[in-house]
Amino acid sequence: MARAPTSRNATKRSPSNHPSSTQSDTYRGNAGELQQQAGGKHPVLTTQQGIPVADNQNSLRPSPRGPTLLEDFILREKITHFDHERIPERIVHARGSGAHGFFELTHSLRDVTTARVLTEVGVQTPVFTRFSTVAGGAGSVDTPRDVRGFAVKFYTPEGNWDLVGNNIPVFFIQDAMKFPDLVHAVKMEPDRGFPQAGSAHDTFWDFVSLMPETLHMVMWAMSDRTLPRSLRMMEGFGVHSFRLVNADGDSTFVKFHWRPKLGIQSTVWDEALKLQAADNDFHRRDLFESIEAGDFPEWELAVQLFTEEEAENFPFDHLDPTKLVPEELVPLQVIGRMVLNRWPDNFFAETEQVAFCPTNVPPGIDFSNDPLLQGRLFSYLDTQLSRLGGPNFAQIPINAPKCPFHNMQRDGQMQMQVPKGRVSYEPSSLQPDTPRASQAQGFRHFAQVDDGKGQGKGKGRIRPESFADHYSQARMFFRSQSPLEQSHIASALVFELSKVGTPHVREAVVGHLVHVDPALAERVAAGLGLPQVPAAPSAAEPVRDLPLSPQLRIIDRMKPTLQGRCIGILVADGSNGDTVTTLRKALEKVGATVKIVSPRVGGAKLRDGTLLAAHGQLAGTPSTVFDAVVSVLTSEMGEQLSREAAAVDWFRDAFGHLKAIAAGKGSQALLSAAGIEPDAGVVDPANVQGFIAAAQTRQWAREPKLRNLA
Ligand code: HDD
Repeated sequence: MARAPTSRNATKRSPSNHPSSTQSDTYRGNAGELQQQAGGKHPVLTTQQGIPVADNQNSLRPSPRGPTLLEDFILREKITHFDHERIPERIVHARGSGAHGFFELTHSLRDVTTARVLTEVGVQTPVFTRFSTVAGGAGSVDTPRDVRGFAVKFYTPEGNWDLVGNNIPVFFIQDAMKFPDLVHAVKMEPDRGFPQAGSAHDTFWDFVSLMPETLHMVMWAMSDRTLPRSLRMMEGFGVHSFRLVNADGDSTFVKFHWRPKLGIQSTVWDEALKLQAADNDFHRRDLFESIEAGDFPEWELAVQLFTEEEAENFPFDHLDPTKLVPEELVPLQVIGRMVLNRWPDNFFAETEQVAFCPTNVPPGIDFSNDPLLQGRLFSYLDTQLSRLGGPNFAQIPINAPKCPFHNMQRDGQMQMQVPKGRVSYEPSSLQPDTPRASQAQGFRHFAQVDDGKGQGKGKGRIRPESFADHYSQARMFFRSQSPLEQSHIASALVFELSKVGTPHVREAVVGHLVHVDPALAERVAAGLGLPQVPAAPSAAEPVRDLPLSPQLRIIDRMKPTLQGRCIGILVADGSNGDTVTTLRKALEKVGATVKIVSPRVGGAKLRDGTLLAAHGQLAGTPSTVFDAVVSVLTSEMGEQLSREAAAVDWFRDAFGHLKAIAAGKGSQALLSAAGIEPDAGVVDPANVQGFIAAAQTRQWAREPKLRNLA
């Protein structure tokens, strides 16, 4: 007979860590609405079948020290469910963070599309947006050098529209046929199982060296774009050309762009590396905290529209996803905004189970023949079948359309619907309310006439000749960058290739760089210690000097604002509370978030005797997590902290990561210990406006003095 723990145990320990099953809970009502009479508000714990559970601590045994009985259906159900809690993580983009919000159209595209989400100004369409890294597993960190996914599910009145993009407007490869190879090359190497979440290893660069079409995106991947400061400060791109189709059936090509309200901003490489240690969840936490604070992340949606005829005159083929359409060639038109204003209630149910498919497009939005997009149209639905376990994943609440949907698809695993009636086919005459296709409202594919360019060649595994130029836009991107950004790219290439153990791979990549920019190749070769710049491979097409596109830079487009930025103030016992309060108020007034850091999380006893609670303990809250820092310390505390590595690093890193520092006399010992020679970005805490001005940007002039960039 099963017995509860002895009353000796139950009285010795608190019920929460060794509870007794002798609690005299009684129940009333049916299982769905069980109420505990003793204890009040908690609903009664039940099994999945609704059977009330009396003891959630002890499995069923024949005697106190006997084996567990198979009869214990409660234990078996609990453990079995637990054993099956995980689903396969995404093959790519496994690590992600999502949020709910809305899209509001501000400018109608009625002339070019029938899609209501793009024609009805002022209407708010619910969205769910998931940001991700690409290479790392679901439990990897937020801040490796990596492309970021930017996937938006619009729940439109005409069905779901999934715009599944990245924070880079081009892709590594031209044909979906190469996607599994690309992903196998970048993910951890199959024999050793590392590295996690990074491209700095032999197989990725081996692939690059043999696939010159990757070069343009490689330039982007090595730029600061892959080190976003925040998901809220990233641009997003639909990448491919899509089509918009109007009521007359006319098609216009479109490229989609998301532009962050807070402006685009990145971290510096050393900062990104240290963030991986400081906070694995840096981006997820930042998104969560901003939404919780009501400081909702926002993006503009902009489009580039162009006709087939205009595209004919572009100096590249827009169907090639390794090419972008420069803004200088086709300007962006802002048509709406997206606001993310609600964190998911449950990570698994929503962020993990959300299933994006580029095939999800409402009538009026259509595909182009981009061969990468064409392959994606197959892959996503297919992957969801194994990830979510069957054909009914669209019924999971996060994936279900918010408009009515009816069809004859039936049954299958995890069917949640209970269709009524005897008719599950079409046409039928037995049931008048069964769904029928509608010529007027239904999705109609754009009636594209083959362009004839392949005529005479017939069916084949063909790559268009217009896709042959792999280097000209890579050159355009590199040369459009500011000198400092060019140095960052060169340094990133040196860093990554230095992690490649196979010399011929390193050399082959540098050979390709000669086509991108000979000076870049020289810098990287020097950084790698190569005796000479390797010869460039033959190029299928002569490399052209395209007009530069300054819009592709980041540094000089950083928005001079403290909105969305976070300032850390270091205090310790004896700090001047008035100085802290003045600074804090001024910073919050201009939109910054302020966090107090102190040697003890309980806080610091200020000069006036009051206790100032801290958001973080110094050792666990390095300056990497802030955009600028302040320290308000007595000389005595400054001296004391200058002997503590965490405090010295706090300043050394803030300075090294080009952040503004407000530090008074009391912090001088720390500044010296950190080897800081004050510059224009180091001000006195009394100079509040001076600090605000310095904190709105990074101290770029400092960088060449601090590190030898390639
Ligand atoms: Fe992909 C996921 C973006 C090419 C196959 N992709 C995935 C996600 C994003 C992208 C943001 C994560 C969505 C989420 O948050 O759940 N993928 C892109 C972009 C591409 C691209 C911008 C090129 C322009 N992808 C691409 C190709 C293929 C795939 C060519 C296959 C032929 N992608 C997948 C996938 C994933 C995926 C294997 C993994 C998990 C998932 O779909 O749902 O099917």
